Amino acid sequence: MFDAGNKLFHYPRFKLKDRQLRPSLIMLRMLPRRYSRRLKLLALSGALFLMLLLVTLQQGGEGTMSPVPWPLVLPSTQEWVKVFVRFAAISNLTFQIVAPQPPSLGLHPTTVDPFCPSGFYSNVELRPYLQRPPEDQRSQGAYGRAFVSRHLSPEEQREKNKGLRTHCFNKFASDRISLHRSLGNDTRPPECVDRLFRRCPPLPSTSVIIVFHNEAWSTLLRTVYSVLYTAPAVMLKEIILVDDASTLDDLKAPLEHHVQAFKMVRLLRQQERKGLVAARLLGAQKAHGEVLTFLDSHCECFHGWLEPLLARIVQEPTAVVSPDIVVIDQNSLKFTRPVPTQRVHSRGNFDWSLNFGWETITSQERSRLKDETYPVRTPVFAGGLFSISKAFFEHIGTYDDKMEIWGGENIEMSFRVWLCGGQLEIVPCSVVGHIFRSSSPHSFPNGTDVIVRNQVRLAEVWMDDYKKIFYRMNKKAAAIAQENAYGDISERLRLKERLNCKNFTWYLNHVYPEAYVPDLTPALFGAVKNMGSETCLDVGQKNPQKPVMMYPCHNLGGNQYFEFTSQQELRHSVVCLHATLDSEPVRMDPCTYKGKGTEVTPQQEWVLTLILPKMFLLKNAILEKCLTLEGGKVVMKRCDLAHSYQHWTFI
Ligand SMILES: [Mn+2]
Repeated sequence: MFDAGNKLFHYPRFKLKDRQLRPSLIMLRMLPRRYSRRLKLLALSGALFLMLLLVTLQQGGEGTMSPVPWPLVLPSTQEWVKVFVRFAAISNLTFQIVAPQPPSLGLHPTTVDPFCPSGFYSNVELRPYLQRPPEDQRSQGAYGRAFVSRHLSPEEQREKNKGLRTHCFNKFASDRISLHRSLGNDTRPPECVDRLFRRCPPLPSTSVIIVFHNEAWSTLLRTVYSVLYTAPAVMLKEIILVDDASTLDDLKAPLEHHVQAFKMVRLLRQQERKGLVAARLLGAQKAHGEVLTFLDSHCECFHGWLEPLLARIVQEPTAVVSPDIVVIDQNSLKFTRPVPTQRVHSRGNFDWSLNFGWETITSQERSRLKDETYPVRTPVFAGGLFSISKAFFEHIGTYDDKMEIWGGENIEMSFRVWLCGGQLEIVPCSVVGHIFRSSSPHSFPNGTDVIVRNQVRLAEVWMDDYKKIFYRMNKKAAAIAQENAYGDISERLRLKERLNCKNFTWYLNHVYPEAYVPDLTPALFGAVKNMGSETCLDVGQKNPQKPVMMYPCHNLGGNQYFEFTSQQELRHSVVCLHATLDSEPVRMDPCTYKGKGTEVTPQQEWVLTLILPKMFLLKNAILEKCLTLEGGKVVMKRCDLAHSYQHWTFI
């Protein structure tokens, strides 16, 4: 009598409507022909009753499901389970009608749920989508090793130079390393290597989205193969390549032909160069996975990188998780393999020019991590490589789609995720390599002002009054803000309100309490001009413990921006003017004052003596000497009121 019900399990997947009808049809067929029309009528009304009951149960069933905390996405297989469970219940009810009850899950400990098995995924279950072909260990770059340079012919040298010029990394080397190279043994800490992942709830499926613009063929394809060789087939829904209007010939038809071999890989094109944000949004929109995993187009994934990211999202659906990003050397393509005993972690931060940077995690954060399987919280993320639940990505407002080309979108998303109910984390057990280039090979169609414009958008939406600190440091940004030339942000402000996001003070107090927050209204700030030379103090490229330099005043803020703080420092972001002895040049050193509980070192403490309106001697408190420009160098000398090369003004 349970045949009809049991058969359901053997049917191929058919539409829901069919499934609802099927039991009653089967029962009709089971009636011997000799029975009268009356019986058929009875059976029919019985069937009708059953269908009604089914509808009632299905409606009631929604309410009796244990509430799933939003935004945990249920895999589609689980939806099937629910349908089957309901059918089984109805088969029973046909013969013994009792009050409908919620499914008694867990009442019989001996029952094994085939759709949510206990235990952990086996290695076989986590098999990657493709098996990496055996590697010739003598080949260039094998096992993630460096490309070994030998003497190059003039022609090879030309090719190498061209690669460096157009791609800003050693394409010549990359082209000579296998697209399929392995990265050697799994050298992650043992707790990462040995970690098991529960089968239930299952790890979600993910779409890997890779945006590229004129990426070198070999790095792009190595990224794709690297995913295919490492991502478990059961979780890898697809790889979506989004071409942001590349112009290189091999990225056109040849790329299409190459990836056609893999049903797994889809190639989307943006006809017009719109930038990273638009391309990622296109990829996300077309993605079918429950989780979106974004990668850059010059990455290589290490053993077991994907599972810990997905597992963390199962555990905490509002977590936006990045792998530990390691360096693939831009010259030798050497992959920096993790070291099993290494326990130093970096996290992302920002300065008040809204530049992204790395710092070592605080001891407090370190003590939170029992071992490497724990996620590291990060105030800001680099934004190139990360996984996020697709539902949460949409809930939290995807990206600011009015940001152009590139720049600032990672800081925007960082602030938004933290302020609106999510969290940003780095998962140490997940290791992905990335080619960090020292300069960008890409053109900015409308100049680099788009970055500043993007930054102004994020400052206007998320930073409240703190945006003024940024504007003080970046005059271009101040002008864009002043002229309202940053586009319409009303949609983003509505999002902020709808999600009930917290304010920026909360972010600074709770997410990044270690941040140095400049005075909102410092007494003196701007460029520091020497009256003798009429040039300005300049910190140069960010490189602490470097002599401070003198450059023509450019009036843009940036590297010439200084603040005289309430602690009497002459500060540029996190570096301070640091007085030195004798004829040693005065340098920029990391500021010793970092908020409560820290002190200004006397060498960073300055006394300003007004000598004329707006004109000062800058005297160091401990050395009792004055900042002097001498022979093109900034040094400390005996103070002399009449010495114009000791006269400074803020402009
Ligand atoms: Mn990159």
